[in-house]
Amino acid sequence: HDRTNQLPDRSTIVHLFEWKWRDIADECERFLAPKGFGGVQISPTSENLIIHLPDGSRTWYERYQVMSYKLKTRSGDREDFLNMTRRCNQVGVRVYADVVVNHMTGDHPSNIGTGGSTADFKKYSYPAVPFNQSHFHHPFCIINDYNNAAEVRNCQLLGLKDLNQTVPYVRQKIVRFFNKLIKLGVAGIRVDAAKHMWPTDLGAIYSRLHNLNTAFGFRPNTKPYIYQEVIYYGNEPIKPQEYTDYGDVTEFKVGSELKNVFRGHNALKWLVSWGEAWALSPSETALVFIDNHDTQRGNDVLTYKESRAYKDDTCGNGWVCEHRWRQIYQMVAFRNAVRGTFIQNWWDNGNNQIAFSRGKKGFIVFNVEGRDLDQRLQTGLPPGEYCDVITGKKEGNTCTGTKVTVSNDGTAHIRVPAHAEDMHLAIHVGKES
Ligand code: LM2
Ligand code: CA
Repeated sequence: HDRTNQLPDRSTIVHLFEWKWRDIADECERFLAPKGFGGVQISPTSENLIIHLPDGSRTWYERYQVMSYKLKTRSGDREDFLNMTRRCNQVGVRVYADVVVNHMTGDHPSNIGTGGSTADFKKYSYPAVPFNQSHFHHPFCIINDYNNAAEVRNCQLLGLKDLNQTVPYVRQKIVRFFNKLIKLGVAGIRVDAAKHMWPTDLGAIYSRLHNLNTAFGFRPNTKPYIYQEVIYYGNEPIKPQEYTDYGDVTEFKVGSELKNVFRGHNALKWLVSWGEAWALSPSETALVFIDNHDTQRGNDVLTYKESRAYKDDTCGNGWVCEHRWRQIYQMVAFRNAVRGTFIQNWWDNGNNQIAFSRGKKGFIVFNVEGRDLDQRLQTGLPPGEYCDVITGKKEGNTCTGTKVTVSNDGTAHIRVPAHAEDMHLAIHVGKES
C-alpha cells in the first residue's frame, strides 16, 4: 500500500484549483473515478481575507491570506466540505487539502473574512483563532535574501504576517486545524510555503496528527500523506532533504527540465537517464508535477497555453480543464496500467525521437524531431492489436485513434508524422483495439 493513501490501482492526483466543494464532489463521481484518478488537491479550506481588486472583482490569491481556521471560503462551508469528502472517498478518489499555516494575512484596508471574521492587522490580532502579536515573528522583517535560511523562515513572505511555529500555542492551533481536516475525511495535506517554516517545527506538528478517519474507508492506523512545498532549483541553502524525514517534498525541477526538452533546448535522447542523475529528488520522497498555479503564471514550464493542438472534452466559461483532455486522462489510465514496472526497450534516433516500454504493460513514443518517425520498434507488449490512447480512444468496440499491431516477437511498425496533431503515441494492455 503506498504512502499517498490512494487505492492500490490508482496513482494520479489532479489539482482542481479554486473549484467549489460541491462541484468537486460531482467531478469525483462523473469523471475522476471512472477515468482512474486517485485523488484531488483542493484550494485552501480556511477562511480568508476578502480582497476586491480596483475593478471590483475578486482574486484567487486572497485564499492564501488566512483570517481563521473556520472552513468557510468561496469553495463552500463545512457541510459542503463534508459532502465532498464523503462522495469522493465513496468512489475511491482521495482528497488532499492545501493548508496555509506559515502566515495569516498582509496589511489591507479592508478586514472582513469569507466567514465574517475580522482582524486588527496593526495589532496582529485575529480574534477568530485567536492569535495575537505574541504568536508571530515580531518585530517583523521582510524576506529579501534567499541565501539566509533564518531570514526565509522568520521574516515575512510578501508582507504576510509570519506565524511563529516554535510557540507551543501556535503549534497547538495548527495541529487542531490539521486534525479537523483529518476527521472530516482528507487523505493528506499539501503544506504551503513549507520552506518558510523550520523543519523541526513541522515535524513536531505532524507527530501529533491523528490517523485517517476509517469512517471514510481508510484502513486503521493510516497516517495522512504529507507533501511539503519547498521550491528548490539547486542553488539555495534550504534543501528538500531537510524536510524529507517528515514528509514528501514537491519537485519543481521536473517541470523546468521538461520544458527545456520539449521546447527544443535539450535533446529528448538524454531522458534515458531521467531521475536522480538530473539532480532530481528520489522518487521515494518526491511529489512530481509539470506545473502548478504559481509556475504556470511564468514562462519556465509547459502549460495548457502551449498544448500542441486544440483539446476536446474540456470545460466552458473560461475554465481550462486539462484533466478532461483525452491526452491527459488516458495517460492517467496508462500510468495505472503500468504501475510497478520499469523502463525497458529504450530506443532513440540519437536526437529527438525516443521510445520505451514500461515492462510488458505499456509502450510510448515521442517525436519532436521535425521529421516523420517511421520505424519497427520493440514494444515489450504481448502480441495483439492496440488502440493508441493519444490520437483517439476506445469507444465500445471501435478504436477512434491509430491502431498498432504488435507481432509475436513484440515489435510493431510505429508511425508518428512530423506535424501530427500529437507528438506522441501510447499503447497499453487493457486497451487492445
Ligand atoms: C505559496 N506557496 O508557498 C502559494 O503557492 C502562492 O500562491 C502564494 O502567493 C504564497 N505562497 C503565499 O501563500 C499568492 C500570490 C501572491 C499573493 C499571496 C497572498 O502568488 O501574489 O500576494 O498569494 O495573497 C498578494 C500580493 C502581494 C502582496 C501580498 C500581501 O500579490 O503583492 O505583498 O498579497 O498583501 C505586499
Ligand atoms: Ca515563516
